[in-house]
Amino acid sequence: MSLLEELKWRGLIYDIINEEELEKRLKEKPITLYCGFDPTAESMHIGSLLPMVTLMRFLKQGHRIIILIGGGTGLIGDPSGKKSARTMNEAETVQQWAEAFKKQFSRFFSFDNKTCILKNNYEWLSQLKAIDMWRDYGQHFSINMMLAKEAIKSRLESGITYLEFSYMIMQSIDFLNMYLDDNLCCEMQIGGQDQWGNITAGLDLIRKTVGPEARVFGLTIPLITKNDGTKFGKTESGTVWLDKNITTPYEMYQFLINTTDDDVIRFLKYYTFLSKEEIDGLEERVQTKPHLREAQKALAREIMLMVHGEAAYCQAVKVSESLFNGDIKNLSADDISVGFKDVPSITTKEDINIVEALVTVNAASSRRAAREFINNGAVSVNGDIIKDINYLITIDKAIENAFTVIRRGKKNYYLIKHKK
Ligand code: 545
Repeated sequence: MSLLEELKWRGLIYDIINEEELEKRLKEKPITLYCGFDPTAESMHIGSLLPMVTLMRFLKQGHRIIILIGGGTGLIGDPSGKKSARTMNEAETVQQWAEAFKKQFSRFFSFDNKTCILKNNYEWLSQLKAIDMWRDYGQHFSINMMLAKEAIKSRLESGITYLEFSYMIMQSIDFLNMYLDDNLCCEMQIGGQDQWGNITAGLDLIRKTVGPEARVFGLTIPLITKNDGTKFGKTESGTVWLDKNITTPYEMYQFLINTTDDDVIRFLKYYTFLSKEEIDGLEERVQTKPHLREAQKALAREIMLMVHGEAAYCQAVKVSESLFNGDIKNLSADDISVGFKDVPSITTKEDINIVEALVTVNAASSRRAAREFINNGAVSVNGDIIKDINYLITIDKAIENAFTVIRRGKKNYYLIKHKK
């Protein structure tokens, strides 16, 4: 399979400019391509990972990639796919987020400045002068063409400012600049399907500036949808971020492992480097042995190793399995703080009676109900069933003198945090 054939098989091509020519060009010699990311939040999310993985596929085939941080464009705000104007972020904030993005990219790529390059468009966009800008670039942009682009057209009724309207010019300047830069010679841009208008605007600008013979390419990848129509990359508690301080590795693992059978093969093709044979095998086992959830496990494993590394992945698996089986005894205090981030909890300095505790954490609606749960053997503390309604929860019985885990029934967990 050629790279393009592989991308097609993986479902990664939504739209492409000049496919035949690109197929030819990729066979000649390594191509340089880029994808841009605007610092619009303190972290990237699991959706931003897809273009990164796509860049890695080119890199692995010997091509050259540029990751462009939109330190300049982030000050403007891309209207693509947005129903209303974004909030304007402070320049200082955008700069901080750009730094945070840089750190995150460095986890996935080793920038050697030869085949893997990191750039920030603030470098050139901040140097633009108004009159030059209108003369050099403005003359090549037809308002009619701009109005016809989806990102603008869809906003004509609700309204769009000149700031946002001019965004595509900035992105086009990036492409042209990196095309003309002798050290970069960037010939191709990729992005999500919402970026089509911006990418084609850049291709037009290059052809108008350099001449129609310029051999440049664009490719968009699909925005991920789920079969049930809900948004990919969201859990009950919100977006799945790549920063472990916002979305813990355990939460990301839970998100991935809960992928439905309907979606999992598509996501394996998008996100992992597993071969066609491996994925075909997993697809068959989703059909024949869905209860084993092998495909979900593979998806979670591949993405977790890429984003959070081996140790965090192993911990997430261990915590998940222990919680599922109720064997709390295996868990360290650290495992517990990971696995129980969102369970109902109380913090106490005092010893506390089990009946009292069940009522306080809302595991039981009354003392009577609590006693009944205990008598029925439905309550366990740190993995041991407790049948004594006078049982006292104390700090010295707590796991590493920090946590007591209460479980009621099969699935309900509560946490007592002990304070010294
Ligand atoms: C800027 C200058 C360029 C080329 C591209 C850009 C950025 C582009 C854009 N891209 C999106 C983005 O979102 C913020 C992500 C961080 C949380 O706005 N104008 O920066 C997304 N992009 C990845 C994909 C995308 C796109 O980073 O292209 O389609 C999402 O999948 O929305 O010269």
